[in-house]
Amino acid sequence: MNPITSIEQLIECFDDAEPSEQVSVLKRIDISLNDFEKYATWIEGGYTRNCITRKEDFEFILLCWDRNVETSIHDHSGQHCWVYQIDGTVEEKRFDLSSINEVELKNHMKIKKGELTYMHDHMGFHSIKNISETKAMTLHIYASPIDSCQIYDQEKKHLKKINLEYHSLNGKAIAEEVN
Ligand code: CSS
Ligand code: FE2
Repeated sequence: MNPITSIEQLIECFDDAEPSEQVSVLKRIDISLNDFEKYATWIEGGYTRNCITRKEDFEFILLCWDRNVETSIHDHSGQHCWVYQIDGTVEEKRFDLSSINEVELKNHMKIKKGELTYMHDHMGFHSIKNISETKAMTLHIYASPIDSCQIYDQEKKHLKKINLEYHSLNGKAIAEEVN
């Protein structure tokens, strides 16, 4: 399999691929960390969502994680979610929601630099935490794009819908405060 060595090549190949071939395109990623830097923005104590490209059928988002930052437990609006680890290590926890709205931890695993994982609502909910000594970067591929998701409120034991926003678009910061 030929490695994919630039973001432009990755987007083109993914765009050309049939849905059943998309994962094999992502497995060819061999892109230098430097190439992602121009899309990166950072916030203290949180993570940023930086849109690299958005088309009708998919979006590529660079997530930049401060140390120890963890997402809520969430789903993915019925869409495919691939996560490619660009830098650092994150921990993914997967959960099932029981009939009485309790979450049950099913498994947890580390995603290390260069690894690709897949998640879909039929596999449950998940959370992701940066467990690196430093900042981390992950590339998220959603097919189709996701503008909202459900998050699980652990205190109230219920789900609520939230909107997902970008902190930057094509490398340019979006002024308004999000999240
Ligand atoms: N779904 C989260 C990141 S973990 S896959 C988000 O897009 O913000
Ligand atoms: Fe997620």
